[in-house]
Amino acid sequence: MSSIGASRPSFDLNGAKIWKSFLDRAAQREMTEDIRSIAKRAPFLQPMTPWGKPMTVRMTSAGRFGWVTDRRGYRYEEAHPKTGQPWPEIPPSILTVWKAVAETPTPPDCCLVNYYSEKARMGLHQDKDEADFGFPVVSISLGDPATFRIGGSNRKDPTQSVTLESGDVLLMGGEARLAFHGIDRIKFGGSTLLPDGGRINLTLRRVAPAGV
Ligand code: MD6
Ligand code: FE
Repeated sequence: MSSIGASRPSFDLNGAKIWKSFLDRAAQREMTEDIRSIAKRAPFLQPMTPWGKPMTVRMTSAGRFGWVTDRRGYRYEEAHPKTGQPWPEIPPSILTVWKAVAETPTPPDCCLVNYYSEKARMGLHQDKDEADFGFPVVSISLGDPATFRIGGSNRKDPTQSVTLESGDVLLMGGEARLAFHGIDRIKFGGSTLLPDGGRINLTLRRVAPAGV
């Protein structure tokens, strides 16, 4: 049996709540299998920024909406850009985490899946393409450890860093919902969860307003 952690976070970092080891190893393995199934139907893409620079992470999505970026800009789409098919459903193993920590009866309608190989990183950004910032963003880390940096809602606000490890859950809500954040680097090979190494980050979001 896999199990998930307590409802009280381990600590707070610039307003983000962090649950260390929220998922035990069995829950991490189950989720990794579910992500494999998602990627079979909705293959990972190499996203291109609107200014024409390829991103270093690979991305796919589950749920009604997938987050995509290309020369036309950042947006949510209801179909995979290459297959033209709707995104796979968000698996119950992942929905369970939202239900445990998000403090809302409204389900997420997007699970963005990011894969980091050895040199991948994610620059400081805000998540602000969603309709209602009253809903949090919930993030799940799997595989290699990563240095996560978070500041305030202005790009120049001071930042703090923390190592996110496999099974950790992070929630950005309330005042921290629009905080700038990013991934400086991963410690490649620092976990044995993924056979080829690297890190998977899932972010659960509510893109459409409640009830839509
Ligand atoms: C990552 N996370 O952990 C990138 N966004 O790889 C995010 O961009 C993120 O962790 C919104 C809320 C929580 C996050
Ligand atoms: Fe983000």
